[in-house]
Amino acid sequence: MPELIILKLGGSVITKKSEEKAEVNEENLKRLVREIAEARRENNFRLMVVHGAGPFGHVPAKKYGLDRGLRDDTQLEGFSATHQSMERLNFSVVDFLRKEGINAIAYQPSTLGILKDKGLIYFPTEVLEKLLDMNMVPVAYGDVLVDEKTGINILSGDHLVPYLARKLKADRVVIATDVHGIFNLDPKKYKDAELIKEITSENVKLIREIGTSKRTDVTGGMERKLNELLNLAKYGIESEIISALKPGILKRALLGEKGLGTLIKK
Ligand code: ATP
Ligand code: IP8
Repeated sequence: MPELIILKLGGSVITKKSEEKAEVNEENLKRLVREIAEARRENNFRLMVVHGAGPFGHVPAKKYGLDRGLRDDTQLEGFSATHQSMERLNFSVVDFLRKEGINAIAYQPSTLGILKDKGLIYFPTEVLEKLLDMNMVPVAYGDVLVDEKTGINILSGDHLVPYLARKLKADRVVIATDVHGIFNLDPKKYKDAELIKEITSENVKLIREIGTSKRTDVTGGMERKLNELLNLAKYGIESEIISALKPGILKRALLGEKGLGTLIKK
């Protein structure tokens, strides 16, 4: 069976998150799908894509307080609106992939999974496995879900990726975002921030500051990624955070090159 890669395309790259606009960053998305298509032509691997939200999800989720659970019924309108906004973004991602000849198919989390206090407790993958075996490319995303404890809540793509990686026994996880990896300080705030090439639970204390981007973000940004991926590493699955802004890096990562960003290991 060809190796399975789970790729997260960060909302900071595929949307205009830095301008807080719920618009697709077509230039970035076009280049990234081309890199994916080229890598798939050069190597045979199964691919699952999960994309983040940017303002398509974070802004309405914050507006309706969806990350704090269901407190009154007006939030149900927010549930519906946030999901629809994410579906619009998902449509674009699938559409761009298809235009590059990739057999992508939308995979909608909100009608499938159940959270308990923001953690996935149920997410069936039988169909997903069959699609992957057929060499289709399912495209899921961060979304709003039913939550057994809080009523409703947010499923971050950064949580779905390690969940699926464990359940589907992925060979590799690649997280593509708008910085080169994890730095000792937020590189968007500090010019002298230093990239950490490998993070394990031993050297994690090298990080002096980690958090979210300066933009609206209800799911914890880089700190959440780090915690989720360190936990995944305990199960023997390594991951790498890379920059999707620098042309060529994603393709090289998909083709198996390591050390392009920050590797997260046991
Ligand atoms: P989305 O959540 O919308 O999918 P994303 O996954 O691409 O977006 P963010 O969650 O916005 O990305 O996280 C990336 C941001 O994390 C960077 O833009 C950076 O400003 C911020 N960040 C904070 N602390 C650090 C750090 N120590 N190292 C690297 N980035 C950091
Ligand atoms: O950007 C967030 O997904 P993420 C999903 O992957 C919503 O954290 C709806 C805000």
